[in-house]
Amino acid sequence: MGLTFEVKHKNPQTKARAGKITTAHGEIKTPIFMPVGTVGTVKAVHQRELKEDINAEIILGNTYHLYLRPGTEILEKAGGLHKFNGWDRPILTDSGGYQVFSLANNRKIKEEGVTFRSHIDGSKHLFTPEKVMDIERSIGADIIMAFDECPPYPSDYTYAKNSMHLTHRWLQRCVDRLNETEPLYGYHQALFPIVQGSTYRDLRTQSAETIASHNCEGNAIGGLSVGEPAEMMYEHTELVCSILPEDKPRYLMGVGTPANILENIALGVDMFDCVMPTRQARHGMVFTTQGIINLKNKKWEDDFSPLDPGLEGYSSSFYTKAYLRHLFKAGEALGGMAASVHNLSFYLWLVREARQHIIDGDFREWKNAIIPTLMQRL
Ligand code: PRF
Repeated sequence: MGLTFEVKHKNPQTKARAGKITTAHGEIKTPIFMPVGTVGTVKAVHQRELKEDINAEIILGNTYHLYLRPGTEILEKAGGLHKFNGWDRPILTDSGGYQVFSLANNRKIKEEGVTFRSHIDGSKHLFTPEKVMDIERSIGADIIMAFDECPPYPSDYTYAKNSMHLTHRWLQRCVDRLNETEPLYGYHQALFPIVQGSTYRDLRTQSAETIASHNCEGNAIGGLSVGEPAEMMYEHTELVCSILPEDKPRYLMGVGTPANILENIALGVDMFDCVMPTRQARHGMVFTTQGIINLKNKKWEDDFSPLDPGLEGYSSSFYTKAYLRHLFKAGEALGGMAASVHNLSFYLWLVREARQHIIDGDFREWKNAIIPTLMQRL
């Protein structure tokens, strides 16, 4: 059976919706935040914590990284990523269309695909849409992203336009390849195509229309949160969401801060991923229901209150600010681990709260009241 999406509630004052995605590995309540597990592990976080403490409903993997290490041969021998890492809930894989541009060296973009050198050992590789679909088959995620080009910000109009058309031609090749092949592990994989078009309204409109016309099981918005002002991101999310079909999930790739997530939910986005909560956690920065804390700050040295009194999870309520500051100062691994679990618990709490307020009908008021608190630096 394919992926299904049901919109359960709509917020009358905004475009926010609460829904449910069903995949072969279970259900996802939307809006959702997906922890990033680039190489098949959410960095510094144990699977048991991901499930029981954070209650993650879906995690992300990266085609680019998993192809370079451990490679498709091992993944196929394992029986796919779910079997390899033991995660039995849904997984989404990004296509490498972003990582190749942000991480790899010496990349050259051609009609056929992208040649690049590995950031690990300098070896040379070619990603084509067909190759990326084959790798995503080997990984075996429930949701697989089309191969796209994410142009930098700013890009001039001609570059953005040519790049968008290339992404559209690559999408057709992704679709064709998937039609010629079968999933390797006996369950369905849903392709999500990606809207591009940089910061040009006419290109975004054209791209959203083209993407929508493919009638895939869900759609993504790429090329945003790449350095443009937040207001510009919102402008383009709003435009693209007004064109993408209402009855399919919408995924905004690589976003963002707590405020970015709430504002984009209000514009009709259902799915988010970002390295921010885990990356910042490893640097001692935590998001709490009271605001943002830099644990390295001397201010927390003798603050024996829980990391986040507003959350019930173990890492948020058991550890004190002073103890975590000590762990970071001493360079102990547990600091980054506890902060990562906490930040992800916070992000999952945020989207669950958003969902509840959409259901209760007061989402807009709640969002506007809470954003200044969540974004203040304590
Ligand atoms: N394309 C892909 N992955 C992405 C992006 C994109 O544009 C972004 C942009 N924010 C993050 N991750 N394939």
